[in-house]
Amino acid sequence: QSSTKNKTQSITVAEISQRIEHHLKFTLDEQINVDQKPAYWRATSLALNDIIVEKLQNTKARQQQSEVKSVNYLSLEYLMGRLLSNNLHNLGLYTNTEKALKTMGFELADLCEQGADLALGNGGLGRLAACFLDSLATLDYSAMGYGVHYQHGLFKQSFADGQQIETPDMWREFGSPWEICRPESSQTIPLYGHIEEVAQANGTIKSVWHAGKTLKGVPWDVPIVGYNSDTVNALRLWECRADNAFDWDTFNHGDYLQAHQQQVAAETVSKVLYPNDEHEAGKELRFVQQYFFCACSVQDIIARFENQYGALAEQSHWQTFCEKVAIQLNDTHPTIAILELMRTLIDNHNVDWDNAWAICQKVFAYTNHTLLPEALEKWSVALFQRVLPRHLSILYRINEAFLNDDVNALWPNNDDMRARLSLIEEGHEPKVRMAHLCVVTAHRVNGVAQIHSDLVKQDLFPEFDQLWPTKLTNVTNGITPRRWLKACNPLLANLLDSTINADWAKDLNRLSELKHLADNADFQQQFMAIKQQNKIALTKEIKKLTGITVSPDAIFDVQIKRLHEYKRQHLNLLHIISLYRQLLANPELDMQPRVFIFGAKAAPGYKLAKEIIYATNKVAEKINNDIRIQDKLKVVFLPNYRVSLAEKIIPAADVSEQISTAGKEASGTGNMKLALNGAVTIGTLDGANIEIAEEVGDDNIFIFGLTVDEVKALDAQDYNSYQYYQNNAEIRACLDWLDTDYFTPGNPGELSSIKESFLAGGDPYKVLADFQSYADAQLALDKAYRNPSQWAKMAILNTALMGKFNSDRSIEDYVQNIWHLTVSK
Ligand code: 26V
Repeated sequence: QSSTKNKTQSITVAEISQRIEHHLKFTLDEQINVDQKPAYWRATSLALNDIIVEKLQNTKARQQQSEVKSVNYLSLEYLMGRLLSNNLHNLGLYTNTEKALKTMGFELADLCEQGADLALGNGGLGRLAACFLDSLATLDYSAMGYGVHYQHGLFKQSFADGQQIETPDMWREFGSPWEICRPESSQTIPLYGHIEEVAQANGTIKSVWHAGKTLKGVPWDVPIVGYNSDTVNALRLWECRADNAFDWDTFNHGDYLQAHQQQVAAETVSKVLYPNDEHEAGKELRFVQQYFFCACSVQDIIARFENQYGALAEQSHWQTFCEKVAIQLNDTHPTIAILELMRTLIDNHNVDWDNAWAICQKVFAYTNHTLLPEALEKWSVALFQRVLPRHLSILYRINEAFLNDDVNALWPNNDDMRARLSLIEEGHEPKVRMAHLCVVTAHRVNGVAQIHSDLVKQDLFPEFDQLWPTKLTNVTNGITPRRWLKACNPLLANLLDSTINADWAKDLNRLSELKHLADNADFQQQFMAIKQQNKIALTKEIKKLTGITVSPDAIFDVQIKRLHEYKRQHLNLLHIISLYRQLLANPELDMQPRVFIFGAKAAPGYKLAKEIIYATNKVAEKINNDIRIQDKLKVVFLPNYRVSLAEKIIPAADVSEQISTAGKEASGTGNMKLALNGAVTIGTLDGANIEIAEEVGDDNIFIFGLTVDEVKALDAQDYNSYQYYQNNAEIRACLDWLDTDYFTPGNPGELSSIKESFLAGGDPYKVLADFQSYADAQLALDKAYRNPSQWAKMAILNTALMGKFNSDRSIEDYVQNIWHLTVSK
C-alpha cells in the first residue's frame, strides 16, 4: 500500500474550498456567504473530518492486514483540547486551508477559536494520555485509546469577587463534528445480583453470575491523526445508557414513567467527569463508572480480537491474544479491567484459571502517577460485593494464590508481610487495594520520571520490588511538540523551520543544533523578538479576560497547573507579598518589572485550594491598583485555565514556576512545555525538573529548596514550621499581614486560613522551609534577566535541549520495554 501522507498534503486550496462549501450547503443548510464563524468552523471541521475518516479506514485495513500487535490505552481521562488546528497541522493542510478560508473572508486562526475544548480530564494525567495518542499515531503504531464519553467534562471556572465559581462544561451542546457513533459496537454490561455455584457433569463447580441489572455502552470514536504519518487511530469513548432489552419488561407492564427513570439513572454513569484528583472513597457512582468503562473496553478488545483472529475459546488463540494485545492501565482508575478480563476468559470463554491468569499477566501493564496517599485508590469490600460479586470472588482467589505462593516463598509464615502485601486491607471496613492488584498482575509497573520511579521502588512498593526485581521500571513523561510548539507557537516554529534543516517536530533532538546559535547576537535578537511578539499577544488576551493592563517589557512569570497545596501556588503568593512589601518600603527598588501569571482550577470540595485562589485574587487587586509601586509588580489570575488557554500562555512565558515540594510531583509536564518554548525554569529538585536540569545544565535553570532526602530528614526530626515564622522576619511580616484587612478591606481574617495552614496546620508541604531559598533564587533570576544576552542564551538553550521530552521518545520507551509493538505503515 502506498503512503497516504503525501496524498493528503497535495489537496489543493480549491478542493478544500469546495469541501467546505459542500458541508455549508448540504450538512448545515447555510448560505455559502453567510457571515457566521460558528457555521464556517463547523463546515471546515466536517470537511477535514471526511479526509480523516478515509485515512482512518485505510489505517484499519492496513493494520489488520499486517497483523501487528496493538496497544489499548485505558484511561478515565483525556484532555484533548481543541482539534481543528492540531488536525490541520498534523495532516499538513494548515496553510492551504488558511488560504481557502481567506478567499471566503475568514481567518483560520480566528475560526479555530470557535471550537470547544475536549476537557475530559483533570490535569497532567489526562493531558499525558492525549500526547501519547498523538505520538502513537505519528510513529505509525496500532493503538486504541479507551475512555468515557462524559456529557460534561471538567467544570468551567469563573471568578465572582475573587472566588471560584463552577459551571457545567457543555462541549457537546450542539454535537461535535469529530465524533463517529458506532452503535454496532455497543456493549451490554451486567452488574449487581448474585452468584450461583452450579455443579458440573465432571464434578467441578462453576460460578454463574446472575446480574441484577444491565447497562448499555455506546461507543463514540474520535479519530487521532498522526503528524506527517500514514496513521489515523481512534479514541473510543463509552457513553452509558439504560439497556432497553432489560427495561422492556417495565415498559410492558405499563410503568412508562418508571422505565424512563431508569434511563435517567443509567445516563448518570457517564454524565460527569469527577473533578478531584483525590480518591472518592465510597462513591458508588464513581465505582460503577470505572467498572462500566473497564467492562465496555475489555469486551470490545476481545470482540476486535475475535473478529480478526477467531474465537478465544480455541486454546491455540490464547497465545495469539498475548502476542497481539497489550493493555496499559493509566493509573489505578481502570484496574477492574484485570478482573473483568479474568472473569470473561473463565466464565464466557472456558479458559482455565492458570491460563487466564497467565494471559492477564502478559497483557497488562500499569503506570503509577502519584505517591500521595490520598490519591491511592481503595474500594470497600462491601461495595465490591454488592456491585461486582463475581469480580470480588476472583480477586479473593488471586489474593490467595499470591499470598500462599509468592509472598510465602520469600517470607515464609510471615503474617506481618501477608497483611502488608495483601490485596485486602483488613480493619473496621475491609478495603481492596487497587494498586496492589495492579502490581501483582502487571508484567511492568512504571513511574513517570526517574526520581518518581525510584521512590515507587523505595517507598511505595519496596516489597514488590524484592519479589519481582525487574517489574518496576521508569518511563519519563513527554509532550507532543506538534501541539506544544508547532501549532501553538507558529512564529518560533517558523524560525526553527528556517534554521534547522530537518522536520524537528518529528525528531525533536535536532533542536540541539541551536546550541551553536545560543551566543549569536543576531539569532538571540530573532529569538527574543518572537518572545516579545508572543508576549504582546498575551497582553491583549489578559486585557480581554481580566481587564488588567500589563507591559510586555516585564518578566512574564507563569505558574499554570491544578491548584494543590503540594504544587505550592501559595509559596509563589507568599513571595509576591514579600516583593510588594519591599517595594512599598523602597519604591526605587532595583528590579525588572514582573507580571506573575496564574492559571489553576481548584477541586470544588477542596476548601484551602479555593482560599488560595481567593487570596491570590485579593492580593492581585490590591497590587494592581497601587500606584506607589509604579507598575513594577502585576498579578494576573486568568480564569478557566484549560488546554486552549495554555496554548496562548506558554509561548509568551519568560519564567516557568515548578516549585512543588521535593518528592511530591511525580513528573510534571507543563515544565517541559514551557522550557520547550524558551521559558527558564525556577524549580525544585522534583519530578522531571531533575531531568530538565540535567539536559540544560545548572547555568540555565534556577534550582532551589530542599531535596527529597532533606524533606525526609525534616519529617523524621519532626518539622517545626513555627521556627521559620519566628526566625525569619520577612516570613513573619508577610504572614501577619494576611491577618489584617489590608487585602480584604473591612473583612480582616478572610485570608488567615492560609497563614494557619503554615502554622497550626503544620505546613505539610514545607512552604516556610523553602521560602528563603526560593526568594534568593528569584533574586538571582531577576539579575539574570537584566542581562539581555545572558537571558537570551538561557532561553535558547532551554528550547534547544528539550529533545528528550518529546512524547515520541516516551512512546518508544514503552514500545521497547513494555508493549513490544512493531510499526504498520
Ligand atoms: C486521581 C483521581 C483519584 C480518583 C478520582 C479521580 C482522580 C483523577 C485524577 C487523579 C490523578 C492523580 C494522578 C495524577 O494526575 N498525576 C499526575 O500525572 C502526571 C502525568 O504523569 C504527572 O506529570 C504529574 O506530576 C502527576 O501529578
